[in-house]
Amino acid sequence: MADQFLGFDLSTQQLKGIVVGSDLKLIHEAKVDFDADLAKYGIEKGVLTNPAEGEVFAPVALFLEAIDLVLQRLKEQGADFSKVQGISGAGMQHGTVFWSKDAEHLLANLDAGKTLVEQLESGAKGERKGAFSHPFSPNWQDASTQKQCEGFDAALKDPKSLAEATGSSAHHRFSGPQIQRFQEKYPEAYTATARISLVSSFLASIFLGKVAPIDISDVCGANLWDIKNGRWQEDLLTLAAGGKSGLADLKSKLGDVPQDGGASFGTISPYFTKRYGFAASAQVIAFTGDNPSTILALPLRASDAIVSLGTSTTFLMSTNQYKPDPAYHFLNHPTTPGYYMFMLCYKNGGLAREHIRDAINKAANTTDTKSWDAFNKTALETPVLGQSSDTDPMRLGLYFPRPEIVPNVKAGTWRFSYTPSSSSNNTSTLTPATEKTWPIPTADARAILESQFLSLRLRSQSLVHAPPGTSLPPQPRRIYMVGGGAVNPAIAELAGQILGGSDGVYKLEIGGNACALGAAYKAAWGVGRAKGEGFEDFLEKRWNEDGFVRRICDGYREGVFERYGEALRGFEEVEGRAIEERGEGKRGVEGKVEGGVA
Ligand code: XUL
Repeated sequence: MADQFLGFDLSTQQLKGIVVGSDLKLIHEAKVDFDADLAKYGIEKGVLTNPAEGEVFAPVALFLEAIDLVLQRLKEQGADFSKVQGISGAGMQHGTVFWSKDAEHLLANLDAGKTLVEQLESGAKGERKGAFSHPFSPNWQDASTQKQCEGFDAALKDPKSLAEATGSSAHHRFSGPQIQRFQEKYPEAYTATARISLVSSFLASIFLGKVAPIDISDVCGANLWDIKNGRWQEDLLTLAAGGKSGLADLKSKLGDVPQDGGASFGTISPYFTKRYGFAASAQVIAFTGDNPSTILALPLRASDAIVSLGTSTTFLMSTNQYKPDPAYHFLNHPTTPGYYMFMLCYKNGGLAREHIRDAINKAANTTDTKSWDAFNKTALETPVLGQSSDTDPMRLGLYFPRPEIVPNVKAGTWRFSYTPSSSSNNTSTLTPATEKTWPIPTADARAILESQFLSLRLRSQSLVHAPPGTSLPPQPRRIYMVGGGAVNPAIAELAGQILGGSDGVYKLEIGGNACALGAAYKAAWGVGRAKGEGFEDFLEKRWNEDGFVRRICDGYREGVFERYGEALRGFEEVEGRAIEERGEGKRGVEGKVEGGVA
């Protein structure tokens, strides 16, 4: 096959590299597992921590070693890099890398006979000039920036106005508050910093042989980018820089952000042509964040949604409506100007479901304690919202074994009986459930799935429309399931019943590689697009529906979808009660743990 494209996914626990052909089919894949392959860095689940300050970070040297290693592994598998015409990648969002004043020189003059880490890292004892002013990259799980977040939320008046300007209210993991804290905690290292990259643009820089621009979508994970005006938000830059006098300097550290997500930053660094046999003509196409890259793994239309079910839950949609809110995130779409990516990030997902599964297996004395069979059977046999008849109250619960960010509450479990208002009675009632109305754990199996999907429906309902040419109510067109939970048919079934999906619920066959695949597709588009050809059109032309996705079940079911619609108001009230009882004035540790699309 002639042209090939290389996509990377640099995430918390691994670096994955995949090669696809111009027909988008997977040819090679290899990965470096940080804990297994690079344990010498003393990491656990890919990171180092300083619990006293809530810090989570990763050694940049580890990333460098992983790059050489993953390329070596791809080669061992038979990858012929001389065929690669385009390279792109995805990085875990929000993380930053601080380059020294020597970085550009070192990047441009790499010796192909030596490894990256040998030449770019300053060494444990600082025995040589390194390319970094700080040896670590703060990780998205870091929660050390409470003080800075309060400043960010207040800087433009309140969290709502910050979300309006930057797509999100302040979050611990976002790069703006992280840069501010770095500048305050390590003033000398900050002064010695020539450039700041995100994880994605750091990776692009290595391949490019010079510091690469930050990507138009990934930049929105910083609380620093004025989305509507397409420029840095200077009040927020000033805050991060520690005052007006630092504004211009921080702006130059961050650099310009090109609008075109398909832009080529130039050809690959000679280091890679000499060391690994890449063609000198291979283009480096803008690298983006892991979540934006995931939506590029399929021709996601404006009304489609991706539900990523890992340890945590992520919900992604592409939309042309900009409706930011402190509860969720809006980012520029990674390829399509005028479009946005809507993102919900929950901490409680798989773990919460596993708690119920275990309780059900225990109650049933199931020998295989990890089996989902009893949980699934119970969930599917329980009637919608636990209502055996229309007049029964609805069962509505919340299951947060870990503190949650959507809504922002401490850990807890809530179970309520809800009767919506009706034509004969215009007041609704919400009362704590009793042993009689809510048998534990049986009723929990369905209730936890309903609770997780109702939360997604509640927060995405203003973004969906009635499917054109039908009399159906507003809902997504397709729901695509990715991540570990996507293989569970009962979960997919409930996703369809609650979220709808006029065209059905689908599973991405290559779900585990979605993020790296999205990057490889972006590389293919950046190199191969006709003038003015958008990413979705490019992908559609090469997309093999039968080979790449599988329809799991129907989405919309008449009557059931509407019943869940009636439950939404009650669900909001349940959340309100949880906030009253255990609302987290102070932020908990944010972001999702591991899994999902990370
Ligand atoms: C998103 C987020 C994570 C990281 C790592 O806001 O923090 O999803 O991108 O996966």
